[in-house]
Amino acid sequence: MIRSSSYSRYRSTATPTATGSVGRARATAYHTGPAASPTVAVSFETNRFYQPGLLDAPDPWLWEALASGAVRAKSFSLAGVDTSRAAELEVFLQGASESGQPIDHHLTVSVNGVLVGEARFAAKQPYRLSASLPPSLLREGVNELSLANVADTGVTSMVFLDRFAVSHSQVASLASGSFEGLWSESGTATLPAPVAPVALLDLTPAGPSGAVPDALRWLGGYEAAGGWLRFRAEAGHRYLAVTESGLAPLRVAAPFPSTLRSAQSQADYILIAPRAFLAAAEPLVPLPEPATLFLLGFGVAAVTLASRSRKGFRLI
Ligand SMILES: [Ca+2]
Repeated sequence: MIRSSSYSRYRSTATPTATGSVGRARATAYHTGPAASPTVAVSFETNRFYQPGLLDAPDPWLWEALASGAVRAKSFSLAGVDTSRAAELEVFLQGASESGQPIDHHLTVSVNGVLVGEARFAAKQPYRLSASLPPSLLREGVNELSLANVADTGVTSMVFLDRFAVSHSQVASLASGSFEGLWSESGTATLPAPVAPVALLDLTPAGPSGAVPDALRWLGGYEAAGGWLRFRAEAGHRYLAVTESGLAPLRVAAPFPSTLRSAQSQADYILIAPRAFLAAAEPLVPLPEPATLFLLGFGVAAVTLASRSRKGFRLI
């Protein structure tokens, strides 16, 4: 699955979960006008190819290669799209060839079969393409982004797709148990809420850098009655509302015995990672020497010993 993989910039905001204290519902009089629809930004990225030669690239881990004449399509899924409003698309490209000419690369970008933008740039440089998507172009559910390297620059072109992001108006609803959104205008935010929320949080980072991680605030001054949630939304702030069904279930588990201090736990390599990464770690152990990999994993099966020899990789 592409959405929200192991990258940190420009995260998906879909389907958050929350735990914590209970907010107090109380009637509040609102004298401001309604706020515009909330918007969400969803980022899509897969880090498939590592390009060590692109030393100045913002990210040397890239998704898809487009040589001259190549066409690549990526499906992506959206939920809760307000199709009556325009949306924004950002495509992050990375040039990988250089001829010395003013223009090396010419790419077209289409969404659901409609041309939405073009990029012309040179050399082994990053390029960010921004495009406005008209109303009704995005669909609820599966959509498709298509890139084409037009090959009309007179030189050989190689371009990588790094990632792309879609910002769209969101149909606000607490029907699934939680809703997270950013309101671009101040006013009264109104969400259909079949049941009263148990928590309303302002997730907006504080401080000029916008990077204060512990800045979320629990909000109590909201109105939850008659199947609706209303609260004062400030422009540019991101809010998370959660009902009982949106809370992560509690999980109780007995501690498992650890062999970390055992003298028998000896290995040539130590890797700290989820156990599911074990197979991916196998190539890290060099052959021909038989070696033992000591994997400190997260989760229930926390410690795993594995050895690699000419006969293959096996758990101990
Ligand atoms: Ca990347």
